[in-house]
Amino acid sequence: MSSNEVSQAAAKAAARAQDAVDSGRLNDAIADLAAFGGRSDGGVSRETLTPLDLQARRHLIERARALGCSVCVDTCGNLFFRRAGRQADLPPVLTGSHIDTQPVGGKLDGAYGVVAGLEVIQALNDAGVATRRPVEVVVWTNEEGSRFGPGAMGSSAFAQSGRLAGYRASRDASGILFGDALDAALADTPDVEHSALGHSVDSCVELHIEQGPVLEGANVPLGVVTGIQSVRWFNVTVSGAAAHAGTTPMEVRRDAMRAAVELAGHLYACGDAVRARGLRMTLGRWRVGPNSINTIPGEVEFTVDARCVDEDVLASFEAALRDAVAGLNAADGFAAQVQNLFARATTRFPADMTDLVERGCARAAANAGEGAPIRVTSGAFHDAMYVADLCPTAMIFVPSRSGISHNAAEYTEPHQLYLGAQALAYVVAELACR
Ligand code: HGY
Ligand code: MN
Ligand code: MN
Repeated sequence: MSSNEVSQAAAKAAARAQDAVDSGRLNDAIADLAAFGGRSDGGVSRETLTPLDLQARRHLIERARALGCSVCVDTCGNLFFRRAGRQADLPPVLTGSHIDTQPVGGKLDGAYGVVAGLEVIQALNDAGVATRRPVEVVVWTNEEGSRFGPGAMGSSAFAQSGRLAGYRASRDASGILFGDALDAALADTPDVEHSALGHSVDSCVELHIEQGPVLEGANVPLGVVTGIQSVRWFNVTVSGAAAHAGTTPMEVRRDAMRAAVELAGHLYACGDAVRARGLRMTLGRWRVGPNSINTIPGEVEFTVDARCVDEDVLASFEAALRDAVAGLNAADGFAAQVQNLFARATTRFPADMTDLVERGCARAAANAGEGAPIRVTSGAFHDAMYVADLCPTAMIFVPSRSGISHNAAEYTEPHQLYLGAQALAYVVAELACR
């Protein structure tokens, strides 16, 4: 076939796959997965490599096998569900996301992309589409980074296998090593083929909820993601002297909490000064030692999550943070340190991939009589940011109600979830049939 004939055939297969997506089946499968760690407030608590996460992985392995997929797991616990292509030796088209959640998360963050990936497999089967390339749905390990830091461990190790050694030494709040939790997860899949990190992939497209207010504000159901903003995580430790809350005069205290709170206030002021340039800063996790009501804190730790589309703004914020910490060290009786936990520069997806995503979204939206897709930058990071180092990569967004995520109230209309899966089916089928 000529290249023109190939692309016409690929576009036809893409349309057939898109039209074979089933809304009821998709939304039922989302609910089934959400049961693993489901909460009475409607949210999901399923942190990475916990027993609930392993049960959810097992559930997905069974579902993938029932769809005729082969399954393998790599040395970072990333699961791959593969649908064969006509040419088995070709690198696969990759889709999927993560299923680990925040300590209190929603049903959709990550999970939606994995479940929709399996729905695409089902749609390809139902439509009788024999793709040229294999199609793989991936479940990335530890995207959230809330139990073990940093985030996106599975995808970043897949992109650069040397990262895994350092990740294995990461500990959670109770002192458990990521390496031990990972080994337990791998031992839980004796029936799954184990593979090395980082097999080659042809291209990748990740479907995800927006987790912000833009699509809802524009009143459109689909977003073509052009890129992902930069992110930097830090851990700040402030040390003073623990002492008795009742007997210690205020003027002689070396109160680590007061110093940390003043430092935090300074960081908020630095953030506010560049808010118009898009800086977003969060001091999300605090640890106080000895954490007693009647002991003056001797040591306080807090995390900083800083993000911006403008790398220069992020760099100047980091410089201000480091200056403030140095100032504390110069203060009598205090010590402070700042540790980098995670840093990822801005990701931009290639035009040919975003154009393909736009075609897939536009067809789904038009068939549903909905508004055309718009282009958006992602405020959240995603595994796609690391896969983009390896192959042509893109993302598709659906709206989040009131822009809420990382919260039990996370919600997207079932019809919008359906349109997102339709768009994904189109893009995956087209890439796999080229
Ligand atoms: O933090 C993030 O951006 C992602 O949702 N884990
Ligand atoms: Mn996510
Ligand atoms: Mn998340």
